[in-house]
Amino acid sequence: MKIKVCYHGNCFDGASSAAVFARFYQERIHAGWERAFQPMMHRAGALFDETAFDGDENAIVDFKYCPSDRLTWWFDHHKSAFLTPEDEAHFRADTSGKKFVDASYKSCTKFIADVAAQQFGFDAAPLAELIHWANKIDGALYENAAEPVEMKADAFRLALVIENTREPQLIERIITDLQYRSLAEMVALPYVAERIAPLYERHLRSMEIIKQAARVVGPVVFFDVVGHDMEGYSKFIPYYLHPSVTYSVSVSQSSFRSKISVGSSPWAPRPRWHDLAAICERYGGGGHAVVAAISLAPEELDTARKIAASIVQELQQ
Ligand SMILES: [Mn+2]
Repeated sequence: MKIKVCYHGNCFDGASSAAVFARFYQERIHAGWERAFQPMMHRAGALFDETAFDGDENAIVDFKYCPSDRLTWWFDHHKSAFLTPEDEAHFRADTSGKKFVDASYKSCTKFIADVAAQQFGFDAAPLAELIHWANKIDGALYENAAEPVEMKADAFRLALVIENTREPQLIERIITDLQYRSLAEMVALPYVAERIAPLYERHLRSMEIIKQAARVVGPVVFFDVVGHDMEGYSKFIPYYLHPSVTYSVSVSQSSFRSKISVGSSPWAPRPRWHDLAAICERYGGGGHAVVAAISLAPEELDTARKIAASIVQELQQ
């Protein structure tokens, strides 16, 4: 028998959610089931290929709902958890008691741990360090921009690997190890350690590229980094470089999407006054009030640039 876990790809909270869910499932639901993990990515068009649900049970963690009868477990904490009102109605009609959403949680990892503990008797205490860091990283609960940008804690170095590795098998290995190892042990594992150094170099280079491209417009720092390999750069770099801004807007492009990223600084002298998820939803995107994004097809770059310019204008008021 097999449990399939679909998780938010290239995201520390997504991988941590998969680890917490897998350990919970092993200890409280079905011990000894084969486990398979598959990353889910935001992209234009169809979100789910139902062939992903090839387990005897199928779970989605830290990602949008899917109105499929093959989906048996679901946990999400995103504000834009439903693609359509029909999807939300499908969820509301569910009586399985295994599908959960709560947008007040800073991380899906902590949400799963709390629900598993309260409703299924799971002991989440051995995972306290992982839950703490997933909550801190996904909720951006930092003292200042230097903490995540300078990356002194082990969790940031592991997050670098999770956010920038395009090999699902490597992430599956990380998810498997994360269930029973400390973060200090994780970053010392040779297969993890060997990937950290080049990614940290790349992080320093992306900081230099953003520094060159950034333009401050009122309360917004804008940068267009199309043409650079910037998929997965730290969203705090703009606020580390420009501590006085409230918002950042950027345009980037990779092989599978053109992306507009819209964020807000947790340390801005003038706090955020827009709901960024609401703005991005108008263009088919979504996310959280504090950070959101819009993904278009790679060839829709001109449209992406126009949308970014409109959002920079909207954020002036
Ligand atoms: Mn999350």
